[in-house]
Formats: sequence, structure tokens, C-alpha cells
Amino acid sequence: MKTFNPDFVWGAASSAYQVEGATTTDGRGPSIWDAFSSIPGKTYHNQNADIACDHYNRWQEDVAIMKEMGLKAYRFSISWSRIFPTGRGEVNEKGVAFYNNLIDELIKNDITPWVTLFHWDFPLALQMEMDGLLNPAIADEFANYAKLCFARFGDRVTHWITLNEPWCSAMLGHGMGSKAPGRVSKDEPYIAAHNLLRAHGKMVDIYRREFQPTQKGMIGIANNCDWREPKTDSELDKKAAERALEFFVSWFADPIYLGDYPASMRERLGERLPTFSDEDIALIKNSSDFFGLNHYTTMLAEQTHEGEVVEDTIRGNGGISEDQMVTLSKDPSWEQTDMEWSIVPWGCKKLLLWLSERYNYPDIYITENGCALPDEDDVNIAINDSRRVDFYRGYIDACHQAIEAGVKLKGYFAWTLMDNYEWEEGYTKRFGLNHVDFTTGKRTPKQSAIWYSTLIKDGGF
Ligand code: GBH
Repeated sequence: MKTFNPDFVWGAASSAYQVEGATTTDGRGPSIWDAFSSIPGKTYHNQNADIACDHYNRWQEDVAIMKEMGLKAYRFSISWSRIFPTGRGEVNEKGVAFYNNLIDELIKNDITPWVTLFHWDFPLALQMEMDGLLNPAIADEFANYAKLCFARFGDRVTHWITLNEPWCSAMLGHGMGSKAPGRVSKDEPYIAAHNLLRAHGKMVDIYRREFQPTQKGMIGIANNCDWREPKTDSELDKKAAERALEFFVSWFADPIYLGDYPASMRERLGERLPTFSDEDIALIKNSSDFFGLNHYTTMLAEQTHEGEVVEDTIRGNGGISEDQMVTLSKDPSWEQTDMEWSIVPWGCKKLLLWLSERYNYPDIYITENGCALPDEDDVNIAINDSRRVDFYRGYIDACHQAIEAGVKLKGYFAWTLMDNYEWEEGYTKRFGLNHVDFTTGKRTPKQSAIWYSTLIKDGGF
């Protein structure tokens, strides 16, 4: 049997907009995702998250499901515009009450809340009034919102994640336009990312100065990164894979762990990459108590050949491909999920080792890992999800191997607790350990949920 340390944190994750629904209930203000999903053609069949999993009304039942599964931790996010309907100003006490109830119920059931402050559902008012992430002044609005959350929830919440996947907000929200706010640009991703890092620095600074000394919690960021394997043994391809990882995760992690953007980005982007002021970097450097990693897949990376037309796909190339001169591809033998993401557990192990070496062996938590599988609208197919069990067994085994090789991996959160609103894919992509019937709201455990509970109970598999 492969056993894990008894303190290892086994959890599941979700995010506010994907599960809560009740988008106009109890004074919640609109977010950019309400606006984006209301524009024809932006999401699958124009689906929105007005109801989603109706978690806003079913939270007690959902905590009971977590308890039944034996989860030690639940990662969820707070909807900023539930707390501040216009992004700032007056607090919406009903929104605060919802999270207070959820937090209390989790604690009552011995489930540790891990709270993400921002998982993409940016307040629409601040988008319109301030141009959102493109405005440097937005960092102070993040700090103001975070401060309220620390003040109201920090007596019980001791695990904070400032931002979920800033790479996605920057590249998919401001580069490719596939996610809200739907902007298409080659330069804005670098500006949005810069302001997100500044916002992260300010949120952490407030926590460390005003709350951490008494609340004794920990705070970090959740970055996403897929592994990049050199396509051949050539030096050029090895460097291309390295560069692809730098443009992906080091873009955010180097400023935090090493104090500046990677040299490869500065070299290739020049002035298109903003520069940190001394004041900014003083707040950003060393601003994570742990390394949060969302990991889903692996791609092959090769140096883009001279004269080759670089295909202009931001998503498929983990960024703006011509900025990196990296061409990505898949090994045809790799099994695919319903997202067409390849299942490559050894890529997870390699990435954990790569991050550990580059950032001097920080404590790492996998804050998301999971897969969508086809045909699961049908509950009878969904509950026989042996392929998802295989997926989790493979990736958790890779985590075990990484730990044996010296990686300080301290926890793992499955994505996701239950099927939910998969952003622009609507309800077609199901990542849940539990099936949700979106007509009735009924939850049904899949085989993977049962397998995961057994793993948690046994402390290994
Ligand atoms: C996460 O993002 C989100 O945090 C979560 O809200 C979401 O529901 C979940 O994942 C599932 O999508 O096309 O081969 O280049 C996932 C981030 C970034 C992971 C892009 C896969 C593309 C791989 N994703 N990446 S590829």
C-alpha cells in the first residue's frame, strides 16, 4: 500500500460562480461572468450560472456530502460581489452571513475551510468604472475586499488563497477572450497579470500585518501549470520546454519566490512586460506561505522552427506562442479527457520536482487536479466512472512518488466536489466526484467519490 502522512490534507475544491447560483438573491451584485455569459455566443448554448448547483440554498446538504466522503478540507471561493455588490463601499451583510453559515457548518463537521478570495468572478461595477485588471489602482480594491474577508471570517478561516490561476485571468480573459471579460489582445495579458501580482502582494501584506499575528493562519496563491516535456532530446527543444514553463508558472512564481519576472520573459518581451517598482516587489517577494498548484495535463514542447508560421492560439500554446517561440503538441498515444487534455501522471511528478528545485522546496499543495469525462449527463454512466478512478489513482500515485523523491507535498484537492458550471463550456463538461442533475439538483456519488473516500479513510491506496 502507498501511504501518506496522517497530516496530509485531502480535500475537494469548487468556486463560487460555478456552484452557488442565486446570482440576484440577497443583494448580490453582478460579476463579469454574469455579463459575459449573457452575451450571445460566448458560452455553450448561452448557458449561465443563474442556478448552477444551487449551492447557495443547498449548502447544508453539500457539507453533509463532504462529511460522508470524509473530506478533511474543502476549498471554495467567496463571490466578491456578494460581499460588496458594487465591488466596494457598503457591505452586504446577507452575503457575509451566507459564508459565515457555510464556514461554521464545515468546522462543526471537522472539515477545514480553505478560502479562495478571487476565482475569476470580478465585480462588474469595478470592470465598468475602472477597467478592471488593466487599472493599477485595482490592487487597492482587492486589498480592501480581502481585508473585510479577513476581518469577518479570519477568526475561523486559517487557510487563505488570494487568487485562483491568475494565468487564466490574464491569458484567457485578456488575451484569447474565451473567458470574462472577453478581451482579445497581445499586450493586455501582461498588464492584467502585473496588476494581479500587485493585488496579491497587497492582500498578503494586509493579512500579515493586521491579521496573521493573532489569527495565525497561512496565505498563498494558486497558480496553474501544465507540464511541458521536450519533444526531442535536442538542446533547442529542452530550452523551449523550459521557456514554456517559465512563461506559464514562473511568470507568477518567480516574482513571489525570486523577486522578478524570469529573464527569458524580459528578454523576449522587452517593454511589453511591465516593471515592478521597489515598493511593489517588496510586497510581492516572499508573499506565499505555501505553493498552491492547479495541475491538469502535459504537452510536448519544441522550438518553433525558423520560418514556420506560429499558430496564433493562446490556449493551446499555454500563452502567446510567438512570444515564446514554442510549438506545443500531444503524443498520439496519450489518453484524452472530455476537455481533450491528455492524461499523463508522470508529467505531474516531473512538474512537482521542477518547481521544488526552482523554488527551493516550498511546501506545495495541489489545489486542483481532476478530469471531465464524456456522456456523464446520464447518471447511470456517471456513477460507473472507473476511468476517473484510474485518473485519480494515476495522479495520486505520481504525487506519492514525488514525495518519496523529496517534494514537500502536503495536500491534494480534487477538482471538483460535484459537477458544476464549467465556464464557457456551460454544463457539458463534468468534472465532479458527485453527479449533479441540473434539472432537479439531485446529487449522486460517482464511483470516484467512493474510491476517494476510501483512500482518505485508509490514508493511502
Ligand atoms: C481550472 O482551470 C479552474 O480553476 C476551474 O475553475 C475549472 O473548472 C477547472 O480548471 C476545469 O477546467 O488546452 O492542452 O493547452 C483550468 C486551467 C488552463 C488547465 C489551460 C488546462 C489548457 C491545456 N486550464 N490548460 S491545453
